Amino acid sequence: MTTATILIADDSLVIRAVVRDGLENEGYRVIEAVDGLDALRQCREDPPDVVLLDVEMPGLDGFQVLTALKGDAELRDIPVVFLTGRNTMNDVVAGLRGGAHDYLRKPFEAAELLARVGAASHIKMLQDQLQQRNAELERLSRTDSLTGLYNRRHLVEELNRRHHDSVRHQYPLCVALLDLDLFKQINDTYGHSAGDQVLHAFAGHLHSELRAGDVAGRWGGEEFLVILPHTDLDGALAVAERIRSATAAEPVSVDGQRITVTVSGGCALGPADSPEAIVHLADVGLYRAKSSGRNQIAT
Ligand code: GH3
Ligand code: MG
Ligand code: MG
Ligand code: MG
Ligand code: MG
Repeated sequence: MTTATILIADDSLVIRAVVRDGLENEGYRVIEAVDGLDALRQCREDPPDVVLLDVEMPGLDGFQVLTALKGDAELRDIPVVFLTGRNTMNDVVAGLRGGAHDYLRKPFEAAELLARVGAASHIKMLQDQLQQRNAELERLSRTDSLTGLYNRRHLVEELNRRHHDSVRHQYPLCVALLDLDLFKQINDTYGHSAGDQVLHAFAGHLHSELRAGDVAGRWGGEEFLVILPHTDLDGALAVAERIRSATAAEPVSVDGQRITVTVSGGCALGPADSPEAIVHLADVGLYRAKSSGRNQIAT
């Protein structure tokens, strides 16, 4: 488990020193802020896991710091524990209603402070774990597990987004639809698992031939879609041709056998009436490439 970082924001040097001592003895990493503005600055630079917050400080007071933290999407999940001499029930209620995780009044008991900081940092750890899991699930939901490329669901989303954008800002948008040639034969000859490895190897070519703004994914089966924003038809044909020739030039090694693979492709230029219309146009090109003998790119 990683060490939690606690930011102590207090204008009193003595309080900072005492609290730092106690927290460091418990194994926390401690950073200090001398006033409200300093606290915000440090939260932005090096977001802590818990903020221990004084109320009365020069410049921004603790309530204002809390408001600023809660208004910042990057910082609003950091638990704030007030540690303050402001000890009326109104203060406590205002702090908690303002979004503080906890409220401790000075003078404080060291053991209680440690227990409450422990609870706050535990909450933060659970939140972080949840966030990581969500990010991982989100990633999985748009990934094709065999190739590691985007899946069709994500391609459709990207296509809609890019199409909308290209209409609005009037720039060219191309798509290339690429389909491995006679892939059924590869499966029949070498086995389905060898076929899977060929698909994986082809994904590698897509990866290495594309630029940063391009989006490539598995459209289905042995069919791949590449979205090329800000690219005219000649540009798209050139990209598809590079992928085609790289694929034909490098047989895939599977269990000591070298499997020659070729790919055919269709390219189309948008913005068309709809994202589906561009893909349809690319499919027409693909059909033409297939019927002209495969291992070629057409429009
Ligand atoms: P064409 O050149 O006309 O595209 O011929 P083809 O054989 O590639 O096309 P067809 O559509 O007849 O066959 C595609 C094959 O791809 C059939 C299917 O079993 C295989 N396939 C689809 N998905 C996968 C997969 O995930 N793994 C493997 N190994 N094979 C797959
Ligand atoms: Mg103070
Ligand atoms: Mg087919
Ligand atoms: Mg095929
Ligand atoms: Mg196919």
